[in-house]
Parts: sequence; structure tokens; C-alpha cells
Amino acid sequence: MLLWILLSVCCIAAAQPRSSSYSGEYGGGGGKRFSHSGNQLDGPITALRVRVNRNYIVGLQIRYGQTWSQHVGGSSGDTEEIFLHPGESVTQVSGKYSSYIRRMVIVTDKGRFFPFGKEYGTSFNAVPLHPKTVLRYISGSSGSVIDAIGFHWDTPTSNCVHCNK
Ligand code: MMA
Repeated sequence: MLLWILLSVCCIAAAQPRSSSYSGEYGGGGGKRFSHSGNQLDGPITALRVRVNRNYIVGLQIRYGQTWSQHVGGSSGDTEEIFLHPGESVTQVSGKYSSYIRRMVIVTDKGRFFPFGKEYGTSFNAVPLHPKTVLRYISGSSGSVIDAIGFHWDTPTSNCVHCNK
């Protein structure tokens, strides 16, 4: 009996479509680790601030729902800000790195793309493994620049999970 219950539970679990995947980590081994895992509870990614100097992607700040994450990275260079359209999601990030992240091209499911930084170093191309999944949050390492970055994909969230909207 117990065996049957166990078997059924396993079969049901195995039949669920998989949705989460991870791309990365791209970059070097320096810096201090960060993760926006908890930030995804504030909602889907709605805007990005990318700080860039003449060589590197220096810093990142991401808006989840209505709430900006803390800034990760350094303070040199200039910040560029992009807002996604309502319902628009990031579905690909390509770029370049050497010891640090040098370039990121953010691509959305509305066919828009936003390039930041310089054409130098080794290429990466981060895309979700499963259909209809999008960028939910990022993780990586940073110090005075963004040393490394990884991309976490899953089904789109439509709203804030923990703020009762
Ligand atoms: C700091 C330190 C390093 C990191 C670099 C680049 C200047 O050194 O945090 O570990 O690799 O910044 O982010």
C-alpha cells in the first residue's frame, strides 16, 4: 500500500512540466556573492538600471514589480535605465566577459533589445531551457564591478506574491 502511494506520488511529480532553468555563471571568480532570489516575491522584472564605465558593466539594479533591488557593484561610470512595457519579459541575455562582465544585451519577448558595454572578451548567450519561461531573477558576484552573473528562468509571475495586491 505504502509502495503504491509512493509510486503514485512519484508518477504525478514526474508528469509535471518542468519550468525552471539556470544559465551561467559567466565571468570571473572575484567579488562578493549576491542573489535576487528573494526579490522575485516583489513581482516580475519591470525595469533595469545598468551602470557602465569605459571597460566594464560596473553595477546593476533591477526593479521587481514596483520595488527596486539594492544596487550591486561599484560606483564608477554612468547609469542607464530601461523600463519594460506592461507584460514584457526578458527572454535572452547575451554578452561578453573576461575576468569581469564587459557587455550585456538584454532581449525581450516583444522583440526589443538593449545593448550595454563593450565588445570585448568571451561570448555568452543565456536563454531559458523551457518554452514560455522568462528571466525571473539574477545572481552573481560583484565588487567594484560585476565580476560574474547567472540567469534564473521560470514561468512569468503576473504580480506581487507577498504584498497582497
Ligand atoms: C574589488 C573586490 C574584488 C573584485 C573587484 C571587481 C577592487 O576589488 O571586490 O574581489 O573582483 O572589486 O568587482
